[in-house]
Amino acid sequence: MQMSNPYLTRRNDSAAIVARVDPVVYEESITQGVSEQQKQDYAKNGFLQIDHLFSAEEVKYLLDELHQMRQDFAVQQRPEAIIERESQEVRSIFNVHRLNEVFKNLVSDERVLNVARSLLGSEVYVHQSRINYKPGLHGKEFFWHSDFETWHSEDGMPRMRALSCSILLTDNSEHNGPLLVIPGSHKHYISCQGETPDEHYKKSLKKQEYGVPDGSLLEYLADMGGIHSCTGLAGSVVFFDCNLMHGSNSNITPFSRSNIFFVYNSIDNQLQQPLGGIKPRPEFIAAREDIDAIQPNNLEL
Ligand code: 6CS
Ligand code: FE
Repeated sequence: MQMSNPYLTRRNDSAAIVARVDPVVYEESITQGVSEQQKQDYAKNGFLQIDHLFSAEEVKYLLDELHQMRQDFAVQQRPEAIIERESQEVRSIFNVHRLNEVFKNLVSDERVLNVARSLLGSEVYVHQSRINYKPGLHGKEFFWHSDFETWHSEDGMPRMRALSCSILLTDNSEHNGPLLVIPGSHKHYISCQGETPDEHYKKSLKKQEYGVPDGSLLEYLADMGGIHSCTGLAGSVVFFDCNLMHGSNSNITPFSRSNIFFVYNSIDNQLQQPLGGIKPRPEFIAAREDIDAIQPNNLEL
């Protein structure tokens, strides 16, 4: 008998908090990508920050590529480019690991890939990649959410066996909208109210209004775990669990907060049908085709 779905959400107008039933760190570790202490910290907090993973030269090389993509008018016209409503600046570009050779290599860089393979305890593939530019003066916020709540309901991701790898390509200070997380929140699943509108991604990637946690449940999690800001110098990397409650403030400083995100999903956790019979989201947001385990490389960037 098929086990009932423990992660139902957006079914009616009631919000709820349920316990996570999946492991955080999967024991069948297939490579030594992290230390035992790092595994324990990640299991407890739901995130792991590794500073100075990429050199200043590598960061400059990647940042040039980032700016090149943003200037590329052809890219700006593609559906993968999400434009800020007010400023009309590029907010994000999705699917960069398939659009760009440099970022295609970067996803298989053993310094990040082996952390994902180790924590997820399996071979992995990229569910989604994106650059969030969060430009100076006009970069808008990303309200609190659990990525898994979206990926489960809108993409049909079965279980919590995925993580995001955020590579900081500009300094993320207290002031320019660093990633905010609620440590420990990954152990609780917030089932959200409301019903997913058709083609929700056309709005949610600019400003998410569904799959947003109920304020009192958000307060409950924050009272329990506090709020931590993942500040760090460019070249640092933050790995965070798919169900960690996170968000980030808008950026009114003149200094961009540009990070590249790779979402590694276990090869054993590939997408099924979304909840509620909605249409699956496009391939550039949620990979369903040509799924292969990524093999690590130690190529010179
Ligand atoms: O809908 C998504 O997949 C995206 N939305 C957010 C706010 N974070 C994860 C992901 O980029
Ligand atoms: Fe997110």
